[in-house]
Amino acid sequence: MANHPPGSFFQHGWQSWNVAAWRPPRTPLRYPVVEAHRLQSTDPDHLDDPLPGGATVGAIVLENSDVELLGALGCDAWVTLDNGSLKGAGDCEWFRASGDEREVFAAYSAELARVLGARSGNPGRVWCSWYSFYNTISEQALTGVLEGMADLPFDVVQIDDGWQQANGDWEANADFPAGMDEAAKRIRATGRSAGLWLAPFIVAPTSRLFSNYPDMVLRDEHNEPVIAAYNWGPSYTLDVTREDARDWLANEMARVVNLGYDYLKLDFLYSAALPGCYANDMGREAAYRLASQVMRDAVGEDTYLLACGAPIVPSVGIYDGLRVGPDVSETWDNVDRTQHLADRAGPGGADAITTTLGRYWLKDLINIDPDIAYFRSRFCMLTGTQKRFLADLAQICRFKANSDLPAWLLPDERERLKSFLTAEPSVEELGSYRFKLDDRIVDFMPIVTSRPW
Ligand code: 9PG
Repeated sequence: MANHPPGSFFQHGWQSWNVAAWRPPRTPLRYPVVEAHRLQSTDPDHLDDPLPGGATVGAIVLENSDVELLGALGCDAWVTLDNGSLKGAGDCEWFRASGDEREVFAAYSAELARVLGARSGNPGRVWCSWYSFYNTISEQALTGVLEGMADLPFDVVQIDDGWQQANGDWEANADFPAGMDEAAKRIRATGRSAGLWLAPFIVAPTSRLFSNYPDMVLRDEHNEPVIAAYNWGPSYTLDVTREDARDWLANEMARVVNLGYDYLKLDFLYSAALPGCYANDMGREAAYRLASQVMRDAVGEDTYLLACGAPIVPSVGIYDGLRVGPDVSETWDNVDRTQHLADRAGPGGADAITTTLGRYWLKDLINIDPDIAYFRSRFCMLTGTQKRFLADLAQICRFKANSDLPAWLLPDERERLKSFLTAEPSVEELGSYRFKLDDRIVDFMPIVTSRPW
């Protein structure tokens, strides 16, 4: 049985931030108009496809309300909905099944575990610097957070984007004058693990990496560097099919682990699988998976690797955790962006929840990261109910993270954060988007069905 009308299509976006959700029948696909948004909406090779489609897996609701699923058991595969039937493109083994929605997704997940491997293990409770400091994180700010945290039971303190000299030059900038090894030491002195953000494949045009090794970046057919992201200004990406690029990656990963970090949030990972003229043709996702394995081998089994902005199925078996939705934010829904600019990969609570639940079936393969929960009212426009939905989702995913500056929290907000971190509620899945948390029913259906198509 499915909760969606016959003809509905489960569209599985390419990387973490891309929509993964059931689409009502016969709604036309909409992709963003702004180039920077288009680049991060799905696999760029499929933006102009005439048919609805998704990365690796797709599903439809049949007339009898059964769900039919078609999923690849490998990399570089795409599923389209063609005249009511699912068609797979990709040179790998395929899995096809129909029946109860949760059962067919569980059966597919079990097959993926067999072929790609599954990882378990939990990162513990994470404090992440992004959703309060954004790129203004500094040594001084970090010290303030560690002091303010006191007895809040966080297991990991993770420094996000803003510490590096440039993407590619993974050294402390002037905001961390004592260096990243010292920052790790200060975190560890509080009894917590140190975490660090990197975008390992991204190469800033201004970086020493690019001036020293211009040949390591991915190029297009005019031999121009492929643009992989726009948010720091146009940025390039490594051609990970080159051995020298992979050697460089292995070296950098081993180096940051030696600085004292054992939780790495590796971001903008889709950039290793963008269309371009690769040195070696092996399939873009296969190249991503190879580079990911090289990083895993370099850091060892004990380093927690969280993949973000990452192709989904190709990350399974290598990373410990995977962001499965777009960023949350201090707003629930940025309507200008989601509706008027048709960008569903940007930050916002409602889309983060929707897509995370669309990927809940991955939970036995990898830790699914729904992004952080908010407890502050300062600098936050979410209502109490919206904040509670995010906190409940974190419990359901068993991935608890927060970014609030302790100094911003009112006494009752700090208490709520503390009980969120301490609680370990039982979780029962009652149906799609409906859960029982201890004795309380949490129903996300109204959120999911309110999203615009
Ligand atoms: C750091 C952030 C955080 C966040 C990640 C990721 O294109 N963009 O403008 C864009 C900006 C930020 C972003 C994704 C895209 O978020 O998901 O948690 O680590 O990077 O820069």
